[in-house]
Amino acid sequence: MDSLFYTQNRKTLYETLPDETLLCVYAGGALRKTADEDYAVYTDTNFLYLTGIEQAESVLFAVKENGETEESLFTLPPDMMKERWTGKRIKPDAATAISGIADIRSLDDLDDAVKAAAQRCRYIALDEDDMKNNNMTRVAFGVRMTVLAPRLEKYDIRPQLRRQRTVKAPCEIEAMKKAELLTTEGILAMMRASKPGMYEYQYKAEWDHALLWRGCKESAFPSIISAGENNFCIHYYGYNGQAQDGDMILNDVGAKYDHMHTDVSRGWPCNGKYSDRQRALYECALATSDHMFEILKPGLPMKFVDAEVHRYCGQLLCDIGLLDKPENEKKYMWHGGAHHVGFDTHDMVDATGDIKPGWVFCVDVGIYVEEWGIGFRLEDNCHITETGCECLSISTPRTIEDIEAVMN
Ligand SMILES: [Mn+2]
Repeated sequence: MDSLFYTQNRKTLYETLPDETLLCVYAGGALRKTADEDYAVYTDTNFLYLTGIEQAESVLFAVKENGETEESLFTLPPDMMKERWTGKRIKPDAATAISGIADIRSLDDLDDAVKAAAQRCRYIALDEDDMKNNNMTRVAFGVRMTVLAPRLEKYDIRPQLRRQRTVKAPCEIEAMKKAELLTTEGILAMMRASKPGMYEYQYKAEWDHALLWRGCKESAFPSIISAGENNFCIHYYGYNGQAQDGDMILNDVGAKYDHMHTDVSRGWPCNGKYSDRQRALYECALATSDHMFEILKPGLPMKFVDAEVHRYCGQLLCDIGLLDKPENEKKYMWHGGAHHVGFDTHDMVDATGDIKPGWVFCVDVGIYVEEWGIGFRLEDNCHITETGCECLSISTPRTIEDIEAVMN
């Protein structure tokens, strides 16, 4: 992503801030895992959206006065001994090139800068994470800032960031399209290797290998890959099961590229040939998904997407004689039919109101029939355009014909 993208994201945010505001947005820090080992640092996606910088402990710092905003980025200072063990720290030139922020400073000077700005400001703008199980390093940062600037009134930038992140820029769509191609390669690798007797961890090995080989070092989210009965656990991460002849394989996976996530699910028979019941259910899901991609366009209420997935598929499940009434569809459809995707897999957005151009969300049709031992979902990524929508994950085989062709 070009630095202009991040510069524009900050500019839009700054315009919404009241005068006399000090803004501090934190990248996140390492959490202890065990002994002297830390968990990998996962950069806060709001910080990433505003800067593009992936360097633990960094802070975006800005002061708005008289309509003008002055911004700086505070990063870890050079430390030869620490860098020898844990890798190079980002240098000012590189930080500027990525983020478009000209003024790069040392984190050693952050506390003094916050205290000085607090003398001239009325508000302190922070990203107030509303998740219950918030990362403790972020909680500690928020506490530290309010201790340094106790007189300032808190101003939460999260509602504005939600609004901004709902509409994707063209460069975000381009990055997602590249990520989708990686996702396709990973799913194709699993389909090609598939055979009865294969273990779930072996399917996962195919997925991981396909991504790593292409330079995608991290999936967008923990991969869900399961076989047979394990498909009835919606967020299953066991990877221990073995596919028996006649079982369906379920994948719910995503690659990422340039910080953009994808989230794609397919269900296929491990032996490469859909049984009559598998075919009947898969065709209900596919027809529902096709219907959604035909009708989705700007102006429809977002809550319509989930309702229509359930209404339409419920009718089809009646038509094949599985359900008595369409409105009982929840017996077999266990989860919602849509969520936004972007810098996060379950993206941080404000999706109240009507669908707009630039929105990207999953269309997710899940069918789980325990009495038949068949469960799967068909999930694609929908980009809303000016007049309709496009399926970003169209390169991943989705018809029975195409999937069976790949597998045989
Ligand atoms: Mn998914």
